[in-house]
Amino acid sequence: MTATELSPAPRLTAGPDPAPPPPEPRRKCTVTLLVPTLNEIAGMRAIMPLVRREWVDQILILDGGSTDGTVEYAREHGYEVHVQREPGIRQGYMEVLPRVRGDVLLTFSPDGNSIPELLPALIAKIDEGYDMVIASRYKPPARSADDDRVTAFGNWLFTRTVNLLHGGRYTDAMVIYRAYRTRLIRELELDQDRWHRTPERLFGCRISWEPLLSARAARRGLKVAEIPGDEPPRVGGERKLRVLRWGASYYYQFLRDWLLWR
Ligand SMILES: Nc1nc2c(ncn2[C@@H]2O[C@H](COP(=O)(O)OP(=O)(O)O)[C@@H](O)[C@H]2O)c(=O)[nH]1
Ligand SMILES: [Mg+2]
Repeated sequence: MTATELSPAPRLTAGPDPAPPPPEPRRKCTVTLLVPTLNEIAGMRAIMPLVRREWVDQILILDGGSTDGTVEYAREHGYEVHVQREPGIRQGYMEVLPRVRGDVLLTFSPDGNSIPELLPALIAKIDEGYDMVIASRYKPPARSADDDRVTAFGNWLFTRTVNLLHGGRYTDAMVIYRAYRTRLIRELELDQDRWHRTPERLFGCRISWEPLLSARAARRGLKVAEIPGDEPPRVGGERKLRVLRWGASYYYQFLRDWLLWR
């Protein structure tokens, strides 16, 4: 047998179209996109049409009692909606948890601060097997266009604190825009009121749980990744962040965990 007989001659004439590429392999994880809202009608109108429904397995709107048409908008557009009975973001997370079907929870702010086009990259990254993937506003080349001096300094200080006290390697330990394994809520005891109650009472506010999640994921040495994600300015609505009260509460949690949480 000669070499010419072994290798097929190159095809010079037009033949049938080559076979289509195989379909994308299915994701290993199922993803619930959780969208907290409190009077975010402008953001919802601008942002939600950019979220392709096929990117995730479930979209849940968690509403904290909007009076500006946010809930009506969400229902009209066929989204699953949960209206909170009790105020506060973490209280809302707890209420909606039984409705979460995904083994990954992806929290997404529809106020313009979270870029919807990043969702597929975030999901692809967590599907590589990470416990948590953060869309960091400070991992180069990302930038925040929403920060003022106080929030920029606060986010830097808090992230440094988590890294120093809890052994993290974060550039952004605070942002809501992140995906994590739903089971971490139980495993890291974020669902236990006792870890939030005291600072909430001391500083007279209701907080969220992303900062504590960052600290505890680092303490446990979980597999965490960050991808850069710009933070564009808010689209309409009002900022709900209460800089001093939340800041004090989160700092309290970081210090107490450093002393107590194993
Ligand atoms: N369900 C619910 N959503 C809230 C609550 N407080 C704030 N949000 C929403 O959570 C998202 C992030 O909060 P945001 O005010 O943007 O914080 P900021 O970006 O730091 O100013 C926004 O879509 C808010 O409307 C609440 O008590 N319950
Ligand atoms: Mg925001």
